[in-house]
Amino acid sequence: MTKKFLLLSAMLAACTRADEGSARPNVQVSEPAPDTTGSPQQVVTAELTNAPEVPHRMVRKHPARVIVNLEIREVEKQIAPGVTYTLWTFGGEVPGKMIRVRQGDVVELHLGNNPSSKMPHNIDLHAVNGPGGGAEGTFTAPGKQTQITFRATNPGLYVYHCATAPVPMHVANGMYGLILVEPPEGYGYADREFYVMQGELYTSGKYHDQGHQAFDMDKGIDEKPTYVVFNGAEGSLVGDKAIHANVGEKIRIFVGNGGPNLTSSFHVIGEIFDKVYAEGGSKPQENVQTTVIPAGGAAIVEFTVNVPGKYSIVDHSLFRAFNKGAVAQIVVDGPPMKETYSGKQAEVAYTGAVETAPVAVAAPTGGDVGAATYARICAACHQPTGMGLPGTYPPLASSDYLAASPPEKLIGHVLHGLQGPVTVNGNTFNGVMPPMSFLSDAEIAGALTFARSSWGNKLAPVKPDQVQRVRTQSASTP
Ligand code: HEC
Ligand SMILES: [Cu+2]
Repeated sequence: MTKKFLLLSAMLAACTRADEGSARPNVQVSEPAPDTTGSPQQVVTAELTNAPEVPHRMVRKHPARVIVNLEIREVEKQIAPGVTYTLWTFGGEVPGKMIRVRQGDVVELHLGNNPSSKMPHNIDLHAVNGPGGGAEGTFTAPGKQTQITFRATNPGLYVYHCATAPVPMHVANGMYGLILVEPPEGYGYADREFYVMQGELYTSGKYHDQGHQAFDMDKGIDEKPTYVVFNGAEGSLVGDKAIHANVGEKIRIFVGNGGPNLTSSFHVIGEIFDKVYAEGGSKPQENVQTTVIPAGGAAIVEFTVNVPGKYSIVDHSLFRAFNKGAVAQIVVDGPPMKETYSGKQAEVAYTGAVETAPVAVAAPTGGDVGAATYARICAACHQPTGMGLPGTYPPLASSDYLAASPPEKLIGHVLHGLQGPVTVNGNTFNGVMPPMSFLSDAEIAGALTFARSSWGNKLAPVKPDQVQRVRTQSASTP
């Protein structure tokens, strides 16, 4: 490593001389290469953090012996509103604790498996040069602790995961996390750093089926996850739990993809990444809209937030964002920045080609399923105010159609969609409402109940079992 670095320095220096005047990295040949191989004098215990927190930056000039104490725990957690699952974790949360060391550090890893665990586990760190990335050396039965030591030779952002059979099941159950091996020069100043990791969940029930869910091996084999989430659960970084920043701040996110199957198309709606260390490697790409993060891979993304408002982090394979949970939020506070983005400047009547209204980004989910479903699904067309859009989407607020239709008919509209002319409050609409049978009984009942009791409407609530009856009736009618 040192030799390579010196050679590179010499080459760059040679270029500078040959090409006087042009902008070149200012490399001084006389300065000694940073120490990444020396034998450590100092012993430190690693600061480990739960996502989205990131351990503090290292300021050491020399390698140290870094003690990492990780504990595996099998815990029952909520993965979506009303849905629980037994997650297998490195440190009690998904993703596992983030580890931050300096290139050249000698890492002494102690892996404990809590006595309450039912399974043996181990750890394969992609930052390790050695068979199995540490897996063989760390096979740990419940109530045992194992130890390995490795040198963090290569800088970068690396995934770690369990590699105990059946490996993909252990990973799908949440056994993944990130280890950052920081180069001696670091990644430069950032106002805020966050730890975000994508992963899939394969549950026995459907998306949002309530109650405790078991792991579904067949869905895993077919690569058809029920949930695709950031930081272990749907909504883990949404609403009250959103990431916060101020206008003008530089944000750095250490992003990982635990998989176990899908490649992420990582994107922040309304932002451009100024820099991406693609695949967690050393040379940043600049001005990137969406970065690909393979399963078992990572990326460091950096951007400066200039305009206040809400930004959604998504997997741009968008059904995952809208129908499987892959949404997180950044809330940026500060004064408006009209030069960078004006906001809506006009809305006038238009009689040209009819365009479909853009679907709004998923809104935060609250405690109430109905309000949350309305905000996430219905508001895109019927508007948060329930007023609809004249000529395009009928209003639900004070709708005589809503008031006059039996609940079964309305449930049918949501399950199977609605098209053809409908008259609401004397205005005729002839649009298409798509079928939304992917929503659960509770979500459909909740959204209708919300609409029937908001904006001055005073209609009776709709019950999930009414939805269930309409669903089964229509399934049995040919
Ligand atoms: C993609 C746009 C879209 C979404 C999303 C949508 N609707 Fe609609 N909705 C429409 C359109 C368009 C019509 C009128 C259809 C027609 O002209 O036949 C309609 C009609 C209706 C009506 C009957 C007319 C009225 O105003 O009373 C109800 C009730 C209704 N929608 C409820 C819902 C509920 C509840 C949701 C969420 C679960 C929802 N819609 C989601 C577009 C949408
Ligand atoms: Cu495991």
